[in-house]
Formats: sequence, structure tokens, C-alpha cells
Amino acid sequence: MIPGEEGNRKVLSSHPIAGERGRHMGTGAEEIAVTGEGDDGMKKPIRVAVTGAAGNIGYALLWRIASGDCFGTNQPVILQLLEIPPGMQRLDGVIMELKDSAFSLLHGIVGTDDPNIAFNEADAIFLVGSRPRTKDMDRSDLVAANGPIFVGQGKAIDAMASPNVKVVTVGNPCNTNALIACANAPSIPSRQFSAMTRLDQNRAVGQMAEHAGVPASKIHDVFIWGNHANTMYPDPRFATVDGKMATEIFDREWLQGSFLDTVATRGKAIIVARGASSAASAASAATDHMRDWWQGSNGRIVSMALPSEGWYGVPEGLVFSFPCRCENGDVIVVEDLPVDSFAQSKIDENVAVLLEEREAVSELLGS
Ligand code: NAX
Repeated sequence: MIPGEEGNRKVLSSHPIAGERGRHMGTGAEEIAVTGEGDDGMKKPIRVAVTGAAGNIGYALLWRIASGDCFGTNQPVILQLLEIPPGMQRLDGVIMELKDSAFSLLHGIVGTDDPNIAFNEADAIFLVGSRPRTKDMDRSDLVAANGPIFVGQGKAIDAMASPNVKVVTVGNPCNTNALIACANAPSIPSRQFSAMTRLDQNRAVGQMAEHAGVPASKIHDVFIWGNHANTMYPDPRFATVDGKMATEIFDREWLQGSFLDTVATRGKAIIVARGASSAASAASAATDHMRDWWQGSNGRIVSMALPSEGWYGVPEGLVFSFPCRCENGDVIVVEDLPVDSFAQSKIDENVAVLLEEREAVSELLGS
């Protein structure tokens, strides 16, 4: 490790990757060689930025990315890890452990507290870092505490990232944080920003699998509408359980009662049981989200919160979870699903909450 200083910012440096052509990042952070697709079928390395990298989710997520679970087993990665100054020592330890894991796909690591270095030429970005909610905070306090982080990070993404970057926001309140980052990155198309509701979808899959006594792989096409908050709606109407409609297998009372409640309040239940918020399952969901976006969802419906283009009557720009399919690196919202009165009432409830959150951060959304 070669500790370094970049202005007032700290850069932890990286281990270099093998290759013939060296290319400097232009930041003083490191020397990285970038290779093209080789005889071994390996692709050119991509740059993957993760914020809050020394936190609990980061500790699980980085290993999934470096092992190939997210971008594929023939896709080398250069990890560009962002922390705030108090997290830099922990990040140093995380980087040591990543090196000690000897991943063959890991072609470089940068640890920094400067977003411009972390997002430099990034192809994929996981915005995980944010201030956690404490006991005395309500949701509006959380929005106010975290909003400004995503102004600066949005600007840095705009200035530094690859024009084709894919961004997933995990840090809460993730829908509104994604809205702020997107608004502050005007040169990047809004379709390249998203927020994560995949954990909520995976929780819904887990509940259905357990209730039906089948493995999770037998559950398809249950998805989430709305906000990553307890107003979300896990929609079971198009889901299948081992090829049969979920609405024929489960009764309506369970689907609109304890199934919905369990999924919507699972985060809190985990905090109560574990004494800490979901971390491994959140990292797994972030991996699933980006993997499907990057590699395709194989025709399956998946949940992604995206800046609305007016789909299902959701006001333009609100970052709202929709049913999506991923193909060739694009997300396509499934636009033709019928909406019954119960689903519409849940969509309306989520729109109302997200409009309030947007109003609360209106000063952070630029012009
Ligand atoms: P931790 O508190 O363990 O880690 C957060 C890390 O972010 C810390 O190391 C901190 O130093 C760093 N950080 C804070 N501000 C930063 C900034 N401006 N730039 C870079 N890094 C910064 O939290 P963890 O358990 O990892 O959770 C991270 C976020 O995910 C939280 O906001 C949490 O609420 C959210 N979650 C989102 C979920 C979702 O489904 N969308 C589910 C899990 C989780 O609750």
C-alpha cells in the first residue's frame, strides 16, 4: 500500500494490474494498465465505484463484485471506493482484506475520500454511503441529512463518470437520493440512474417461497411499486409459483395482509432481531439489481426504481419502483400491466409520499 495525499484528500492507492499499456487516472491516485479482450476471453476491465465502502453493506457487496457475481466471470473490475475521512482507516482495512482474497478478476483498487477520484471514468456506481437513521430522526430528518451528499456526488458523477455509467442508489432514502443525484448530473440521461427496491422484491420472493414450501427459484415476476419505505406495494398479481399463478395458490387475505405487511416492515424486523440493519441481503440485492441491468433479466420482471417518464401516471421525474425487464444493458418498463383498484390506491399512496419528499429537497434539485 502506498498511502498518498491528493490536495487535502486522502488516497489509499491500489495494487496495479498486469498489462502492457499503462494509463494514468490523472488524479495521482494510481497507475492502472487497461487491457483489451485477451485470448483467454477476458474482457477489458471496467471501473466500479462504491460509496460507503467501509460500511456494513460495502463489506458484503465488494466481495460479490470482485468474485464476478455481478458483472460476469469474464469481466475484470477496478474498484474505486469512496469513504468520508472518518471511514478511511476502516477502508484501509477493507482494501487489505480484498487484496488478501486474491480475486483473479480484481485488477485494481482505489480508496479515496474524493468523489471526483472515486467516480473517475466509472462504468457502474453503487451509491451506498449515507447517514444512517438514528432513533431521534423521522423520515424528513433523514431526507434533510442525506440530501446534500447526493448533490455533491451527482455533480462529481456528471463531471467524471463514463457517459454510459449505470448508477444504483442504495443509501436511504434511496428513491429521493437518486432523484437528487440525477438532477445534479444533467449530462447523464436520467435512465442511467436508479434506486434499489430489489431487496423488497427478494423479501417478497422469500415469503412466497416459504409459504408455498418451494425454493425461491420457483417464484417469478413478483415486483415492487413505489418507494423503498413501508408504503411500498409488493404486487403478487402476475407472480407465478412453480408455473401457477400466485393468486391461485395464496388467498387474498394473506396477499393483502400478512404477506404485504411482512415485506413492508422487514427492514425494521431485522433491526430488532439483529441489532443492525440488513447488510448481507442488501448487498445481495444490489448485486442482483446491477447484474440484471448489466447482463439482462432473461425475460423476468424485476423491480427497479427509475425517474418516471410518466409511466402508470406517476409524475415525471419521481424515482418510483416499476416492473421492468432488462435487455442489452437497457431497462424497459413493462407498461401494459392492468392496475386494479387496490394496486392503484397503493401507487397513489407512494406517489403522495414521494411528492412530499421531492418538495422537501426542492432546493437541492438545481434549476
Ligand atoms: P453503515 O453505516 O454501516 O455504512 C455507511 C458507510 O457510508 C459508512 O462507512 C460511512 O462512513 C459512509 N458514508 C457516510 N457518508 C458518506 C459519504 N458522503 N460518502 C461516502 N461514504 C459515506 O451503513 P450500511 O448498513 O452499509 O447501509 C448503508 C445505507 O444503505 C444506509 O443509508 C441504509 O439505510 C441503506 N439501506 C438501503 C436498503 C435498500 O433496500 N435500499 C436496505 C439496507 C439499508 O438499510
